[in-house]
Amino acid sequence: MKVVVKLGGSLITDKAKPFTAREDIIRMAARAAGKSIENGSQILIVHGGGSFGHVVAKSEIELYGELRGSSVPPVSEAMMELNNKVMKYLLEAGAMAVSFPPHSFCLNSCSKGTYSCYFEPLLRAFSLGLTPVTFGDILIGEDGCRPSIISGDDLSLILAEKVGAERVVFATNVEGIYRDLSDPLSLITQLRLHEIPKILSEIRLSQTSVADVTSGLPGKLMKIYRYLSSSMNKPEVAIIDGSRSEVLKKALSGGEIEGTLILP
Ligand code: IP8
Repeated sequence: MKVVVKLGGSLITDKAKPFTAREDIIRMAARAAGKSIENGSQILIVHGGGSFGHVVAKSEIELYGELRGSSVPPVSEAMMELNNKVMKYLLEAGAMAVSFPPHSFCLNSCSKGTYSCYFEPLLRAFSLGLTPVTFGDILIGEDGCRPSIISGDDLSLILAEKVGAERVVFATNVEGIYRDLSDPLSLITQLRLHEIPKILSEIRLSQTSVADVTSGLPGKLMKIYRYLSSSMNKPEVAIIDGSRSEVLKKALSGGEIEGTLILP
């Protein structure tokens, strides 16, 4: 099975402590990826920024009011530091992992209102049976265009279409999508893509903060809906608790999903 997995920043770092990776979790996730590759899965790995990229990007914005050209070195360096750790554990786990830092092959394109990326080497690596690893990153802007952040969520969904993935796994630090965050029994175990707008309005109603709607899991759901609705290839999407080794291994090996499964 072709699987794109996004290792969330909240899963692999301690968001409360700048520059703190949760190395035990990264090691476990790398082993799960290694096992599922042994079991025949073809995996493409994306990771988030957590307390590395986000912390530096935020401090740049606080200092200058925006991201500027001079923000690219510190933000990309922070992401490379986290990526090095992910790579170390993947290689240790026996995966033939190759790193593809987006700041070196994508531009922020204001004219197109999107990113312009040269994905060919990454896609070639995937088709050769290697395990490409990429991540949310800062991108240099095209002419007349400031740098911007590309999130690992966007990259996961863009790449899922490009490689014809059958499954996208969002490995997070929560069990899945809850209808009501305060009710542990309200976990949504399965839904259809077309049900997302309705679910989102219910989640909105059950939460007081508007900010929750544009970020976190509701934000992720919105992206999943937007990308997959316009995509020819419609993979199933799983949102799982990536800190549970067995849950992650099953998800990456094409097994049963424990969490929220979104079917096309
Ligand atoms: O954590 C953001 O990636 P994400 C990366 O996947 C940076 O949203 C540099 C903040």
